[in-house]
Amino acid sequence: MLKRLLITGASGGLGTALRPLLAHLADDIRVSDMVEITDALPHEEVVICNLADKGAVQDLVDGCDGVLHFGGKSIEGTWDVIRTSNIDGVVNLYEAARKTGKPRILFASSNHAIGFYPQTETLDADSPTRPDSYYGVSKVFGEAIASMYHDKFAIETACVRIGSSFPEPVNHRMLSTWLSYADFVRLIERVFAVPKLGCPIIYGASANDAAWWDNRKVAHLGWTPQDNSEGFRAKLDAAMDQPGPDDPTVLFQGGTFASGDIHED
Ligand code: 15L
Repeated sequence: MLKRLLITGASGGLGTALRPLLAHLADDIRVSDMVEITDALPHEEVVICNLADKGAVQDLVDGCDGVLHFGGKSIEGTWDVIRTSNIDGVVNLYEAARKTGKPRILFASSNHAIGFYPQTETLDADSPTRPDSYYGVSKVFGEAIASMYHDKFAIETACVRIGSSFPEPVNHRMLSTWLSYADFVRLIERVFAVPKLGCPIIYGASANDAAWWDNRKVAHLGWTPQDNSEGFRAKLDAAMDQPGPDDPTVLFQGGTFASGDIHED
C-alpha cells in the first residue's frame, strides 16, 4: 500500500472517472490540476498546480511514493500547447521525482504514440513507435524520459499506451481500443503492487475480441483484463453506419489523429 499517491490531471476525463475508484490504493491521496477541482472527495488533498511551473511541481511531488500522471494535454493541439503541457510538464515531473523520493510512476501514454500503424498489424512492447500527431510525439517523448530516468536513476514507470478509456466504446474503432474503467483500475493496482516494475510499455486495452495489441511481454505484472467490448457491437451497429474502407477510423490505429492536419498557432 502506498503512503501518498499523487494524481495529476485530476479534473480531466480519466482523473474524474477513476478517482472515486482509487481511494484504497494509498493512506493519503493528493490530487492536482491547473484548473479548480470542484468534485474533491473527503479523503483527497487538493493542490492546484501548473505542470509547466518547475518549482511548484517539485513541491507537488514531494512526499509522494506513487504518481498517476494523467496531467497535460490529452488530445492534439498546437506545438506551443503540447510543448508546455506534455514536454516541459513531463520533464518537470521526472526532475521532481529525482529530487524527492523517486516515487513509482504510471505515465498515461497513449495509442497515439503508435497511431500511424495500420489496423491490420498486431503490436507489442517492442514495436517501434509511429506517432500520429504532435500529441502522439509528446507521448513518445514521455516514454523516452521515463526510460532515461529508469536507467539513470532507477525511477520505475509503467508507460501505459491507453487505448480509449470511456464508459463504453462510442464507435467501431473503439471495439479494438476500449479500456474499461474497471480494467484500468485493475492495472493501476498491479502497477503499484508488483515488487519489481522496471519501465515496461503496456497497452491499455480490455480483453477485446477485436484487439490489435499483445501484452504478453508484460505478463509478469499479473494484469488480466476482464471486460470485452464485443458486448457493445450490436448497439454500435444499430446506432451508426459501418465506416467505409478508406475511412481513417478503419485504416489507422490512431484513427482521425493520423489523418488530422497540423494545428497551427
Ligand atoms: C487519447 O489519447 C485521448 O486522450 C482520448 O481522448 C481518445 O482520443 C483516445 O486517445 C482514443 O484514441 O480513442
